[in-house]
Amino acid sequence: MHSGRIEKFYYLMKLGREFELAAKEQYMQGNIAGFLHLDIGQEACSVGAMQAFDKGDVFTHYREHVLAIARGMDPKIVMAELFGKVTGVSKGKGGSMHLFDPDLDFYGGDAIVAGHLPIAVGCAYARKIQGEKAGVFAIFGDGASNAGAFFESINIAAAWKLPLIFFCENNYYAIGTRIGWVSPFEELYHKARNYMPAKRIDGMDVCAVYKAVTEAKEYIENGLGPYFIEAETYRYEGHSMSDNGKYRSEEEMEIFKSRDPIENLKKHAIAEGLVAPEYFDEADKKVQKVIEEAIAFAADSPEPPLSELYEDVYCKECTNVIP
Ligand SMILES: Cc1ncc(C[n+]2csc(CCOP(=O)(O)OP(=O)(O)O)c2C)c(N)n1
Ligand SMILES: [Mg+2]
Repeated sequence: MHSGRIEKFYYLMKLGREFELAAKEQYMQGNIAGFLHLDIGQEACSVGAMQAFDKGDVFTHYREHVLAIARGMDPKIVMAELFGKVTGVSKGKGGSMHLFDPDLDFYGGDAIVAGHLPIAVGCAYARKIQGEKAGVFAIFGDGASNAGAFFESINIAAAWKLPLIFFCENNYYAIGTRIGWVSPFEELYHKARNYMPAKRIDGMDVCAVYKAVTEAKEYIENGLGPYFIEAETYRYEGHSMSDNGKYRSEEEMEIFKSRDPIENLKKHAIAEGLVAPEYFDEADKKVQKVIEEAIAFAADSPEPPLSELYEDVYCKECTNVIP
């Protein structure tokens, strides 16, 4: 892995981590309302995947801020969206769970567990019949892998050889439910391996994620059908701001924290002489500045006007879909 790429991984993961910490603080101050699902601990998945999957459509569940930023969404418009401001990426009407930007092919944020998977399948089908090279990436949690929509999606994607990467973030918990209580096994790639190539990777290692998604992307772009990646990861926070996560033991938490994706990348890069130690201080300072600017931008932006209430309810351009 060359040093420029490692620097980028570090910068984006650190930006994601600090963004989430800032969002948590803003939530506690009452500046963000509604649901807020933090990605702290899982940054390697979002960053490694989006750096590898640089072309094609992205579908995601609600734990999505870092994914959106890693895709190239400006942290300012992400923070403004969390604040419910008109300058937010979804004009302040989506909030944390609905970061949607067609210019980035980012069809983000589905609040229904596994609800976005059939939509990703439909999009992959469209890509295939339109003869486009780039495919589709869909990210979801371990809990989603128990849903009917998940099994229907892997089935039809495999039967029709659709260009779709299924990326499962196995953080072992669906809110407070341990995956092993509701699944016959905790290694979830077994669920897909009769349908498509399926592998389990270290989701705390950004380089491993990048490598796996790069391989998967090449596979789907060659018209060979879908590909399944299970990334083992862990969220340090509760499921959302209304959950303290206390159903998990301190020991378990410590094991995963010792595998922290950001600290370990930095340690490894310095030890191997890949990146100069000074880079990290500079990157941290730059991140702080970006976050401060994002908060100021969100705080200073106006709320959507009342006239926006009935806008964007139906898609005006879509009337030609029904003959
Ligand atoms: C169909 C459906 N059932 C239940 C819920 C409530 N719910 C929201 S998030 C969640 C847990 C999902 O966990 P997982 O798929 O592992 O993703 P994670 O939150 O760990 O990233 C549940 C049960 C929902 N939103 N949609
Ligand atoms: Mg989970």
